[in-house]
Amino acid sequence: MEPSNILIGVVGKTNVGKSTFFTAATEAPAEIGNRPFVTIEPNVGVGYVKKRCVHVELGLDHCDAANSLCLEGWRMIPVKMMDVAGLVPGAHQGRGLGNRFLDNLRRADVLLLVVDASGGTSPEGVPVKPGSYDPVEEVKFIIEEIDEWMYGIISKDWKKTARTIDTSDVLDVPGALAQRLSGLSIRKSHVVKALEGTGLSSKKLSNWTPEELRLFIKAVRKASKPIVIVANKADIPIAEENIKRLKRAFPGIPVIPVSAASELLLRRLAKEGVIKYIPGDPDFEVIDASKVDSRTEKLLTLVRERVLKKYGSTGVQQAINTAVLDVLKMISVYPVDDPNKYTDKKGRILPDVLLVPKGTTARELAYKIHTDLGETFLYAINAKTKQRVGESYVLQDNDVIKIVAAKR
Ligand SMILES: Nc1nc2c(ncn2[C@@H]2O[C@H](COP(=O)(O)OP(=O)(O)O)[C@@H](O)[C@H]2O)c(=O)[nH]1
Ligand SMILES: [Mg+2]
Repeated sequence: MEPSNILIGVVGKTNVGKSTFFTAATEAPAEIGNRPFVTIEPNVGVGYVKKRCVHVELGLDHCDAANSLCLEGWRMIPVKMMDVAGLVPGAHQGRGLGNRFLDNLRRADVLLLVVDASGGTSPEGVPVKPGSYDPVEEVKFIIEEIDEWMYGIISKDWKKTARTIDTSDVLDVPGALAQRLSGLSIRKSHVVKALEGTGLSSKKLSNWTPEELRLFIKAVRKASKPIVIVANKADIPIAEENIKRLKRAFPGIPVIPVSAASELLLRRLAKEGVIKYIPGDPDFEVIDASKVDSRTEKLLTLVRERVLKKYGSTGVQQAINTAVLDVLKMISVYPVDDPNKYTDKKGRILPDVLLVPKGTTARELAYKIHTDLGETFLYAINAKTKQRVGESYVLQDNDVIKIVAAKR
């Protein structure tokens, strides 16, 4: 089974730590060789959502995770991540690496907006003394760039799009519009939300004023590419005050204090067997002191004092979890073949976990597993309660489900 189809875009200006974040997040937390975890494209990798594995809740002593990992009861569920090259002011007009790189954003479902919370990077991406720049302004400019970029794409063909939809006899205007905008990973639900939010639901598209089109595009960007602010370089003391200001300035956007460099250090030392650390943990434990030289020891002390004790974690894991679970509202479900033993056909215990949007039904899950299974769906069994549920049963977080289908 593939990593879920969610794509997380890592965006921000140059030198704020995007690549460090991306590298830390996509550094596999354990040795793994099989397919779902390989690098997909040069700037696309696999990160992980971390959740308590359902085997713990079920009182089992282990599981046989296959499409994901299970580290001491923590299920690490793969999601695709993309490192987008740095934005500079004016990128939407082609400045810097400009539109070519903004284009990468088309496919993203959620954006991790990385900023230098220490204020130590100029708008053009030049490192300066911490405290020189205001990360609040940085967030504003990046959101503006992204909004302008999307405006440029949608407004270009707007007249034609509007006329085509208005003069056709489609009843489902949001659906038709979403289809037109699907290249930007905009879905019908996003369009509906934006239309409602701007009060444009009942106005003919051709009659929208330029201001209304602008408002709509802003709203549809917000719905289709929601943002989580990664307040990076939180290890630099001056960042603390800036993080508070970011939270005040953007009350509707999650702001996560992050030290990507700390996470990278911890993951690498954990992989080398020097420390015990699972991504997102509030602390680490040295298990091979012979491999800790004085420089590493100093770094580890800094990570503990300035990051872990202060913020509870390095924030990398929390940022991914927030994006997928809180913002995109995904839940996890475990399909099984035997609802009593919680195994698949090969006898493996809880091998697979899928991320699906909250509200997904049993039948929709069947379709996600296999089109055939969706088409021949009879009923499902909730393995936790052993009860039969129908096609319209709305899946709950951490459900364990057997799909029963007719033989073809
Ligand atoms: N203090 C501190 N420096 C960091 C952190 N993350 C990245 N950096 C540094 O910031 C600089 C730019 O990092 P990079 O990941 O290349 O940024 P990008 O241009 O946004 O991809 C490098 O010198 C990193 O070592 C962090 O969490 N804390
Ligand atoms: Mg980079």
